Amino acid sequence: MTSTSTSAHRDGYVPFPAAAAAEYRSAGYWAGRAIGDLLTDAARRAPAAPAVLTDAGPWSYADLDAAADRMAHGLLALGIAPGDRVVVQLPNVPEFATVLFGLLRAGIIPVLTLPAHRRAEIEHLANLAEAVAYVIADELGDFDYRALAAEVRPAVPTLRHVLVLGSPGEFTALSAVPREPSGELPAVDPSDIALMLVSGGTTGLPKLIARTHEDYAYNAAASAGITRLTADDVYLATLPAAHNFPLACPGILGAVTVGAAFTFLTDPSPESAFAVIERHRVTVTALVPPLAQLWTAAVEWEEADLSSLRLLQVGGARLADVNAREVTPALGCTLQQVFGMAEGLINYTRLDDSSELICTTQGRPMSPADELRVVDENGVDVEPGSEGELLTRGPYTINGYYRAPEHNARAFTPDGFYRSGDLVRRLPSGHLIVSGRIKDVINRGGENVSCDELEEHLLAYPGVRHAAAVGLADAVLGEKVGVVLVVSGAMPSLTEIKTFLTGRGLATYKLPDVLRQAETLPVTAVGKIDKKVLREQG
Ligand code: OOB
Repeated sequence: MTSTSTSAHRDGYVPFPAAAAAEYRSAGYWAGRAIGDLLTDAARRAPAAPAVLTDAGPWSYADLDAAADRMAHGLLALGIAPGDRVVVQLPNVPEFATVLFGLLRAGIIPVLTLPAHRRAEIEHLANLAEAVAYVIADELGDFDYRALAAEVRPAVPTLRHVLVLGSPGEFTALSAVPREPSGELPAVDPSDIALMLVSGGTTGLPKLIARTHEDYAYNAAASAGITRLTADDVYLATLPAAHNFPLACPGILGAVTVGAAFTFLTDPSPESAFAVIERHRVTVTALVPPLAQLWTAAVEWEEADLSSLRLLQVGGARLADVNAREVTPALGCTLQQVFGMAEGLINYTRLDDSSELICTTQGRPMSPADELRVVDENGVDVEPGSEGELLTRGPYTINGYYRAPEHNARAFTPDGFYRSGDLVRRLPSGHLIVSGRIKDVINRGGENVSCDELEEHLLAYPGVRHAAAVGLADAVLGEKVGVVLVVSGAMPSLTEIKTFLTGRGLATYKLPDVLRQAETLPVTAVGKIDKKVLREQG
């Protein structure tokens, strides 16, 4: 069945153990379809149904299906072979779907990088994957990706093609790639690597996460089930489409699985997002907490009809309970908290959970086959309800990072559980409360201060819009507690904050030593607050 001419792409890939794979297949989690086939199925079922909503009008499922086929044939005609890796760095535009499905159909492996990645990340990822091509847009905002490609190309010896959406400059126009289909596309083995995601890790260089067709198709289908996505839904990709959350939780791939329409947003500001929601009657979208806070506040001043929105998913970082409670009153839709990771495991609050569970937990595992352990620093399971590190394995969680054997020895247990680094508590219902990251703790003279806990208290202070706690180097204590606040109105003094936190019953050693105001907080490529940068800023 495997038709890839070489299997070099599997060097350094850590497969599912054979027994587990057999189990996931026989239990029906893995359906044996390649992701490219999901689009074929949707186009057969309802060819005229809208797939991608663009400014110029809708592309039907038949249109998208045909465009993906032409792209697949064109890519193969360039000499890119099944199993080859291609770095994709596109903004949230309709062509993202054509490129993604074109690559998947041809059995070529997209390495999905984010628009905010720059030379260090792209060079590293392209070399690690031995990429043969790099797909970019000409420019976005004031950034020229062709200039980035010109820097990257000489540093990546395997790179043969740079394909540019828009004006190509010295490179090849993406619009010149598609070819009319001539013959059959090569068969794609559903157990083979479909695509590579980039780890969201905040330490060291990003790692590659290889996901197979059958595991990722299951991720999308099960997510679509939990969010009750149907062909009547309109999904809006607000976060960068290359990220696991808008891509497959349920995201674009979930939409294709059920034949729903989807659309893209390049600017997630409330002004532009609300206009798109109104225009396309968007029903579901996904945000990171800082954006959710912004949208919730913006209903005060942005005039728009958001009545089509039925579900707002929020995840990627801890959504403070106070902010969670504001979502439904402000936006008039159900909130779903999503605690997921590119490595696999996704937890969702369910649509019919009590509002208490929805506002105070980060959900429970998507799949009955997800295995979770909550362990102490010695790897021993904690008492039910106690805090510990979350370990997991299951039908859509990787067994190792791609080409990273040394790191894998630490990041996975000998029996194949992924060590998430996340600190959680598990309720009797199975819902998890994320209480921090193993490393997102400030060690103040031997006392541990959880940044999440402190931030939650700070957000309760009137006028505080965003809060970040970081450990700052201190000659005496080792680390001291630094706090950065974004406020609307007057900035509180350090004394006022300390008095407030003491009033909320916080231990003295958790009180900030240093307080700083900022206009905005620095964010990572997907929009999470970037603690690394904050620490560097001091
Ligand atoms: C999502 O994926 P990544 O790979 O960018 O980041 C994963 C990490 C988790 O290990 C955890 O530390 C944090 O991000 N995280 C959360 C969270 N969701 C993710 N921490 C607290 N509360 C949450 N709700 O971020 C991701 C992937 C798929 C769906 C949603 C998010």
